[in-house]
Amino acid sequence: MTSIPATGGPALPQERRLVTAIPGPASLARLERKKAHVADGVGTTLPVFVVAAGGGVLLDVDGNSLIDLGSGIAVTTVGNSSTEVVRRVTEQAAAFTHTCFMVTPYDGYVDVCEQLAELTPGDHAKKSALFNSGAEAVENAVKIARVATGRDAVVVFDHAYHGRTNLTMAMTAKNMPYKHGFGPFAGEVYRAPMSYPFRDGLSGEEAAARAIDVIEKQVGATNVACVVIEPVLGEGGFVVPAPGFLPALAAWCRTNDVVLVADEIQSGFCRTGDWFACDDEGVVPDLVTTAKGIAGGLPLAGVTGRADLMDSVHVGGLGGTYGGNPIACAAALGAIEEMRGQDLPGRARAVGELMRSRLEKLQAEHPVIGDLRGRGAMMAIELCHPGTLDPDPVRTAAVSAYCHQQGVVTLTCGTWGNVFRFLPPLSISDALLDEAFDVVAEAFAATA
Ligand code: PLZ
Repeated sequence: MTSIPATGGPALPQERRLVTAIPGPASLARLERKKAHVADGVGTTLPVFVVAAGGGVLLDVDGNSLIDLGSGIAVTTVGNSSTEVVRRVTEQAAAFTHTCFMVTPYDGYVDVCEQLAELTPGDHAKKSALFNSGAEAVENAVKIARVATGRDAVVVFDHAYHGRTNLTMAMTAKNMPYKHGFGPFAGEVYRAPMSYPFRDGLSGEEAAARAIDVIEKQVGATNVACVVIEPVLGEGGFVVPAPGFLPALAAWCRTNDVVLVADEIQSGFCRTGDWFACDDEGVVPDLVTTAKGIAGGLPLAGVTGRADLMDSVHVGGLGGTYGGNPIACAAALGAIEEMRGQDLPGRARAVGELMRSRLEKLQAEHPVIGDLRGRGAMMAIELCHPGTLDPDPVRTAAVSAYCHQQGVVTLTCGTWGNVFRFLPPLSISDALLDEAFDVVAEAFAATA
């Protein structure tokens, strides 16, 4: 079974069009092949096989056109097959595909590091190192913090998600499906309570004091190499910490010579309406991890931060065969050019306003929606049994399944699986977004 050649990108008709059930017969046939050849451990949220994508739609093998509210988990921020990404990737692939930057270097890698220094929070001297995946970036941020401080302990938070490698599994909070049976996990990882305004009702200062108390009493400030935090939680439920939480934590880190690592892998690169989520409160982390949105769909990740910290590692101590692959770097330079040229932080704010107004209306009509939160084009609703904080993952799954059947790609998240998250590509039109939220509204009505 070979895939049907199709052209994606912004020129793809921007419409929701259902010509079969979802998934259709051609996708179902391919699903059988997947079952035969792909490990069951690799799941799929919505098993329609894609042949093209762009703007705000995914086209499947049956000819269905689905509206994308997931961006391949916050990756295709500039859209799928965006013009500049395609152009630069094509040119780069024709020039050369790989040399290994550790063997013979090339400009693209250095260009991306220069862009990262410019775009990440703070105007201090910065340097970067590039990797393939978010988890790898997080691992390397920890390596750098440990060398720089001579300390071992890593502090992470409740509901955190940092990856699926051994160290990052230890840093990730949720057991199923990420950690179950995969231990033993890396040591010297400690978990502090996160600010979760909907559930704890604490101010940012109070929540920070609670977290700092746990760190000081259970770990000891002088043992801590780094505090690693997602400034807006991703997989853990799009929780936005109460204002003041991140600044207080940053101040504590500074006082105690602890490296503050902002994991901006999901929240970074325009998603929240700023270049990075930390910008909202002017927090300047020592190190920032990036991936996902950075390269328009190609695998690239980075650690960027204070030059003195980055340079504390011995020559040869950081790297990997493919880290900063030339094609991935070309894609990143194309994606960043589009983000700048089209003011995608501004577009994320506009998308956020549209989504918020639709979701506020929905919340007023459906008491199962306990919380509406998020920033920019990173928005979520948390479903609880009305009037309580008891999670309702069953309703969440039902609403999501309805959206899928109606041709809208939606994602859930959260420790209890009861959070509906919305992270459309920023290349989506307002009309398509409106239509997607009509479907979400229908889904709530139909599953009431
Ligand atoms: N840090 C904040 O969101 C990846 C994971 C999907 P990788 N999130 C999506 C899944 O089920 O595997 C993520 C993240 C934050 C780190 C990561 C890890 O990034 O590129 O998936 O390794």
